[in-house]
Amino acid sequence: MKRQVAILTPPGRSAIATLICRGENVDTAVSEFFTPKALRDFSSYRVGQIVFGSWTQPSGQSEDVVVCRKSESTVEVNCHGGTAAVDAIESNLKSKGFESITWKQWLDSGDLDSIRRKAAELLVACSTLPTSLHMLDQQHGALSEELCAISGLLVDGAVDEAKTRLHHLYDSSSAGLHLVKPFDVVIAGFPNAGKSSLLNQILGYDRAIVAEIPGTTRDVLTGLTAINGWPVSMRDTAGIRESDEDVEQQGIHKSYHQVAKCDLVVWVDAINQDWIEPEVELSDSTLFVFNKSDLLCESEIDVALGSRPAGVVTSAVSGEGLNDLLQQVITSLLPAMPVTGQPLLFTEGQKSKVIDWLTMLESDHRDTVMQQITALLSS
Ligand SMILES: Nc1nc2c(ncn2[C@@H]2O[C@H](COP(=O)(O)OP(=O)(O)O)[C@@H](O)[C@H]2O)c(=O)[nH]1
Ligand SMILES: [Mg+2]
Repeated sequence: MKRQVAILTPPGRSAIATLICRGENVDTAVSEFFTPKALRDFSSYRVGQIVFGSWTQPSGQSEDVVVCRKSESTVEVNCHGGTAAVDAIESNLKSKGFESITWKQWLDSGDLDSIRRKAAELLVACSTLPTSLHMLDQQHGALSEELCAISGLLVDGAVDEAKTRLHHLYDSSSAGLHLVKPFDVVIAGFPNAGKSSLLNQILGYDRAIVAEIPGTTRDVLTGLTAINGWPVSMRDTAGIRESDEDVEQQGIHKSYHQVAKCDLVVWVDAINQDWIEPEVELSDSTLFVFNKSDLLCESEIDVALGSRPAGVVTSAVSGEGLNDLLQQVITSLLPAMPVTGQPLLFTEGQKSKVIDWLTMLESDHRDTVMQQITALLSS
């Protein structure tokens, strides 16, 4: 077995860095530099046991490290996150015949199946704790195990149950695909309704220009945020209405375009004005927001709501209704919030495979589906 070492933490300074090495007689090689605090022989520790000690270089310089045998032939070394300690440990191991490889090469040559490997690779692209935890569940095998179970059902001839579970998996992609890619929310509405003001409130800083002259947001501004730990990209648009001005026309054209293709349209309307039906065709995934509630008293708001579709009442000035708005945005985007450990389809490729399998099962190609699942889990 080849001797290899990889640095698992990203380059640069951090509190802790992790290296991993494997190969023939890995214990012997590590023991040349590592002395456990308990002064026991390193090879006498069980797999999984965490051992504190010091790593001493040939120059005599010593470093506190935490070492763990991950398997009979794999050892993980955690050291100070500065580059000096990492470089020294890597070069000490290289002097013992360890080839230095990247973390991706490490993953590719490990024993994870292709789905778990992909999850491990994408984990670094998850930007929030909840999405990272869901991706980690997939790295730990949530999706692989579900596919294995579905394949087992097909072997047993329980095709209907297999189909039901594939349908559930398909549904999970609406959350799974957004573990990495933010949801795309477009804020649309007539000029001066308070779209840019609301966006600024949500993002917490003045990203969009707010002006008293209608039609100021000439271009699309995008801000990235997280709602309940899910990444959401919010796009402010030029107001939707006829305009003679060329520049504004261009901005308006962009908003029409965006209303058509996004995960959710938030249509902002000023509640102190008469209700006007949106001129653009809005999809089912439209959330209505009635802004500027601070300009009306409660009874006036009730009257104004009487002529409008259901929606959220907000004020970008007082902050009223903003939390409610965020909650409604996330429930519109994710009607079924995934739970811990749930299998999720997290790539477009996985989603289209599930669609293919469902089609194949309709036309009785059970064997092909089983073969494809097996291939995916064994690669
Ligand atoms: N009183 C009040 N004024 C608001 C509110 N939201 C926005 N405005 C004001 O309405 C004007 C237009 O706001 P802006 O965000 O630029 O609207 P947009 O054209 O839809 O982007 C600005 O003068 C804002 O200060 C609100 O909730 N209450
Ligand atoms: Mg604006």
